[in-house]
Amino acid sequence: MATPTLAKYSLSEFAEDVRWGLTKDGQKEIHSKYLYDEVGSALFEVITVLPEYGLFRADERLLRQNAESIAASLECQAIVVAELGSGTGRKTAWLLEALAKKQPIVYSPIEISAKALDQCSKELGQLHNVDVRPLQQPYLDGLLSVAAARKPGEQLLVLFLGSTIGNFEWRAAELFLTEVRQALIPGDALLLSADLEKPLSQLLPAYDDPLGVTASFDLNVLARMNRELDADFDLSAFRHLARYDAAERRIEMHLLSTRSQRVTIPRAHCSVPFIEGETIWTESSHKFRPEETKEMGRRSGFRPLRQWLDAEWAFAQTLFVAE
Ligand code: AVJ
Repeated sequence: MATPTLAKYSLSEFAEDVRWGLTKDGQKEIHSKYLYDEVGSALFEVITVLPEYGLFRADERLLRQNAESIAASLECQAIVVAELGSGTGRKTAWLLEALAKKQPIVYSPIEISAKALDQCSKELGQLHNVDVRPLQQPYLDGLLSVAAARKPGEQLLVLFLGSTIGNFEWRAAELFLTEVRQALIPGDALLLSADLEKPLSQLLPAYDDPLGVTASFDLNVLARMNRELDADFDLSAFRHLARYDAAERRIEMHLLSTRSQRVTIPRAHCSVPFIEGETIWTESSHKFRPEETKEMGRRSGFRPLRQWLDAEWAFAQTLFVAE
């Protein structure tokens, strides 16, 4: 197994982003990628098995049920699979097994969490006919390295699962898919997962579970700033908030300051005042309509080949081919 290429998320970059996000005018924010340090990634693994978080299981069910159809749609002699944000790759095994039945494949998980990437490489590296080449890089950097290493005749299949596309603003999502498309050549493929609109009674508990795992996942970013940036956040003075913005069609996660307070973050060279009720916005999770995901792909240079919907949890997987 190859050693992963080094992380691009240096401490100073984290410090700079924190400083920018917490000292700018208006809504304070921290990018959701910072939720996934070692503790955050472990908590996210727990989220995936919570009964309220149906999203992960829907994705896994669709992969399991449609692995053979997806494999049958790709008609090349050699296949390289690049997964953007693989996590531990638990649900991806189904698809890799189906693909590797026909021929040996290369699998490149692209993931910023070193722990998750390590586990992913170990587990999926045991599959027959699968050569794992992990990349600890941001999505597009990783994808460009995979594309640069491709040999003539190899077809690239990009996996963007888990509805991570939902973390982008609407316009940014399309821009991102366009950038993915630019790293590809005609005939390459993209499998895109998207969580769909559903009743709030189902959606809200998925992002605010009664056990408090999602709250811990969210609050961990404050603990991470304490650990890595010497900050003095009092975690008991913040609480997790999940709300739905109907106009933007997204769940927003925030950390709400329950009192007025000032927090010092020495390694980000700042001190940040909070008024009571003020929030730090930590994540958005947009919810799609099935046709919308196809449209987004089309506008980004892909042709939708097939779309599958889960029977239990409103969720879509769409297979595209690069035009
Ligand atoms: C992994 C980004 C798809 O938005 O549903 C889960 C992350 N946040 N619970 C999502 C998450 C809170 C998840 N994604």
